[in-house]
Amino acid sequence: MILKGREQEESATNSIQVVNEGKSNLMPGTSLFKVVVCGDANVGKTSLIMQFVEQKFSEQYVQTIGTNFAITDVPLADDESVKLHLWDLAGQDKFAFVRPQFYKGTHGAMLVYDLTNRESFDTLHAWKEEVTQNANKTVIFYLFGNKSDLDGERVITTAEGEEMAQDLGAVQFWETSAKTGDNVIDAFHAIAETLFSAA
Ligand SMILES: Nc1nc2c(ncn2[C@@H]2O[C@H](COP(=O)(O)OP(=O)(O)OP(=O)(O)O)[C@@H](O)[C@H]2O)c(=O)[nH]1
Ligand SMILES: [Mg+2]
Repeated sequence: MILKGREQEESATNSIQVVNEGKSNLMPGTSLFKVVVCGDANVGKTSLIMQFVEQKFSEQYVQTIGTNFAITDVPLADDESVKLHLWDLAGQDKFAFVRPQFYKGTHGAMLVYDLTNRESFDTLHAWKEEVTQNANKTVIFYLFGNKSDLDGERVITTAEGEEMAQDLGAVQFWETSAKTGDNVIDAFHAIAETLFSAA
């Protein structure tokens, strides 16, 4: 797993160009898919990635500046594996101007809301639009309702989440907790499977 800051982005981006994209790989197990992780500030995008790639969680909020990214191998059901290149985008409005450059070539997009925060749910269509406007290919969307451990503070029901997934055309929807890890591994594995199947 590689976790890199924005300043290393260019060299890291160059270094992955040796890996073939999608299913057109010559060597089994080296398919690479780019996945952007989008949604309002504070919904838990960085935390979901940290939970998945490092099984770690921090209560402290450290805003993402620009973007960070991680490359991780994900095993598939049939003994193959794929590399997911996860682009963790800054959700704060002040970073809106830097985000468009990071969507190019993305295969998948995780749209994340905080199920204790209605505003983060209401902005999902705008996030989808930002991805669609800036990606130069068809993108597969996934919807995440995060912070499911805070059930007492929930303001978005599961049914609303399911309806939103349909509205957005998301192929899958999960309620996750980056804190407890609930549904996190399953969700990322399902993303890897669907991207591999669609390629
Ligand atoms: N209880 C709970 N807290 C969470 C969960 N996921 C994230 N948090 C907390 O929510 C805050 C924000 O998490 P981040 O992962 O930094 O949010 P982000 O979406 O990356 O925010 P930006 O980088 O600013 O866009 C932190 O204090 C986390 O500890 C979760 O599943 N449950
Ligand atoms: Mg972040």
